[in-house]
Amino acid sequence: MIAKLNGIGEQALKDVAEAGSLDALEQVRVAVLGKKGALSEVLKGLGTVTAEERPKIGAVANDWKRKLEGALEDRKAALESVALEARLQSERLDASLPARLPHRGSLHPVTTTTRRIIEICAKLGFDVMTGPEIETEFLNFDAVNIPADHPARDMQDTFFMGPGVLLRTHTSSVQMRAMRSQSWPVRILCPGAVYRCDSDATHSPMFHQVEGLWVDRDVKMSDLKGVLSTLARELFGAEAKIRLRPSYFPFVEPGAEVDVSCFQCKGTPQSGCRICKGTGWLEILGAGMVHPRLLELAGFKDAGSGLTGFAFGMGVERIAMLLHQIPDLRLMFQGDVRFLRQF
Ligand code: FA5
Repeated sequence: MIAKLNGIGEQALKDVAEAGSLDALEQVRVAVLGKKGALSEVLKGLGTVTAEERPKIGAVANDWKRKLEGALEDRKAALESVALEARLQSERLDASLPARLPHRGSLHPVTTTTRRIIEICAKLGFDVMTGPEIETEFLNFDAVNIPADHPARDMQDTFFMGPGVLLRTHTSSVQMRAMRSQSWPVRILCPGAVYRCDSDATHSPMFHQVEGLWVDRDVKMSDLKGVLSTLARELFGAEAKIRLRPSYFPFVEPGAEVDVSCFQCKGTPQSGCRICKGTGWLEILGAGMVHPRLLELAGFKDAGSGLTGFAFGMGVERIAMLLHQIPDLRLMFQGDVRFLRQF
């Protein structure tokens, strides 16, 4: 019986050493040490041996059991470490590969253009002032010399919110707020959204304007021209020129539409220029000398004679379109990331 046990033990040791996987090792364990394993089967015959031999056989069986358990444990650890190594190899990460970065958001062209205008005008001494988008009919129209029966009211198709309340149609609505909230001199810049019932490739129902207002003693048309020339050069490049064409806005007198020389053909009219359509000029804003009636309404009588001012108002989207050669203004409000990612 002892010889049989030794035979089983030695064979089992070999099988353990040769087991190539954890599954195979488990099979070896069950086959030798399991309830119905080879060792148990032999020990079932213990009843047939003498009382003297029984403890000797038991000791040999226990010895093999311990040996085999130790060998199984060692082999298991070895196989596990091989499996772990294989897994580490197959899941190896190359930490030196460049990372795939998430797309970073960027500022909208309307924001960057507005900020640029503010930055340039700040150097010329303009402070930023804002006003509400929901405005009184009085401040949007009457206070800037557009009374109820004035034909100019039709120039800006208006969204009314209720009697006497509307969505402001221009940032000129902030002019009277500024003049009434502070004493002269006034030198402010008012950026913000405005609304008109208007929609095509160059008109949007909601768009942005920046209004400039400078009221002081002896402010002249030449000062207006100087400020706007600087603004144009800073926005469109050192060679940019401006020209003023007579125009009408009820809140200024005289009034002008201001054009900037086309940055594409440098103000030399070329029939093929798609930007300025061959004229050499691009319209960017309205401007003029503040109408004396507005200064009166503002209560600036104490200034005595010589108090004058100028104002200008520009469409931010139009300027952004020119700066970035955007063909359709509506693209700016469609939220299409393919468009927005370009900025
Ligand atoms: C005005 O709104 C005057 N308040 C500007 C002004 C201020 C003149 C101070 C004199 C003194 P106008 O309606 O032309 O003017 O609009 C000014 C600019 O806004 C236009 O030159 C254009 O660039 C832009 N604009 C007008 N309507 C739209 C629209 N629907 N969509 C996008 N931009 C527009």
